[in-house]
Amino acid sequence: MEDENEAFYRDLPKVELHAHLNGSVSVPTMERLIARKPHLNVQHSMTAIHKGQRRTLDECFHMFRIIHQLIDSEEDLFMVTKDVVKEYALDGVKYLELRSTPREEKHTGPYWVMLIWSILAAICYRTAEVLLEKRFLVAIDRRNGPEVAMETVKMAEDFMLSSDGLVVGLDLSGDPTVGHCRDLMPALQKARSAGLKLALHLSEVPTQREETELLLTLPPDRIGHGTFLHPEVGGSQALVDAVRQGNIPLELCLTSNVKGQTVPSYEKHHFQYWYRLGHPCVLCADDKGVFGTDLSQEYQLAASTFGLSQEAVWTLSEQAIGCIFAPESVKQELKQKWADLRPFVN
Ligand code: 6MZ
Repeated sequence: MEDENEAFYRDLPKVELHAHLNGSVSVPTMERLIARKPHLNVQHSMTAIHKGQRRTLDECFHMFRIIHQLIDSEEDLFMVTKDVVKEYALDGVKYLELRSTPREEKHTGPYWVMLIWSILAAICYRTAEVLLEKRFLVAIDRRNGPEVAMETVKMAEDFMLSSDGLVVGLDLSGDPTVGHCRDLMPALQKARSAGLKLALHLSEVPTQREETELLLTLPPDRIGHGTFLHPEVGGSQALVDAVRQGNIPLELCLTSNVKGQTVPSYEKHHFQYWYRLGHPCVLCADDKGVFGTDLSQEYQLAASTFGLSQEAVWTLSEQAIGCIFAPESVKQELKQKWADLRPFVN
């Protein structure tokens, strides 16, 4: 049974800004996918990291490859997206930005577009219990190189113009140890000048200093992870200053970073560093399926690890509204929602 403390986190209105669709598949949905494709011989332990376990980032990326084999049609994507959105709604999320990478694999051209349309159709699917604001970011997988990146940007631009405001930006993700962002700069610059918002994975591993300096020149509208930006972990004061001067929000994913071993423990998570500076930090789940978490749990973990009061947690979740990519009118509606739900006496 849920205790009072857990109920507070579940009921806390939340904003999710860093959620990779195919990494967010829950156990029940995964079971349905595995049952549909018995010939793949997938066990559940191959698609999720259970409590107390850890993996290297490399092993995490291997998991995504297995998940991609299980989710490879419009029908799969529609089901997965609908389930993920519903689970976020049940977790108290009021605004969700989902991201996903158009996949080429054995198909080309229009097939990518169809896959994205089925995700968007599922995002738009409304039921009485699933009333939350949603937006979508098209993701570039850095592993696929500059040509695919450019094609992805063109596709994202088309969707931005034809999806009635649903597609708002671009994500740069994928294995941070593969490729160099220098090659992707023309695509990212094109996205920026077309008006797509940029949420970029940056400094996720310690070897990305030069890339980070380059990406910060764009600059991004939000940073994913930013684990190795600050001097204590091999970053630099100049990087910190650039992020602070640009007031660029950080999307921080505690469980993902600890289970994926880019951060040694919850206590050592860089949330503490940036939160103390008063810099905009948004707690996110990253891949709630793979890392076996949800956003309520991430807030609860941050509070218990860093000694945050319930009021401080509320302020943290409310502050995330300022970092969303949807227009000002949506921000105002969300602010009103937070004000209506606020459980504290002022
Ligand atoms: C970098 C990540 C990631 O796009 O198929 N992805 N990229 N760092 C991470 N930290 C753990 N977690 C997920 O969702 C899965 C894809 O998202 C990216 C990877 O490219 C992964 O293949 P979609 O929906």
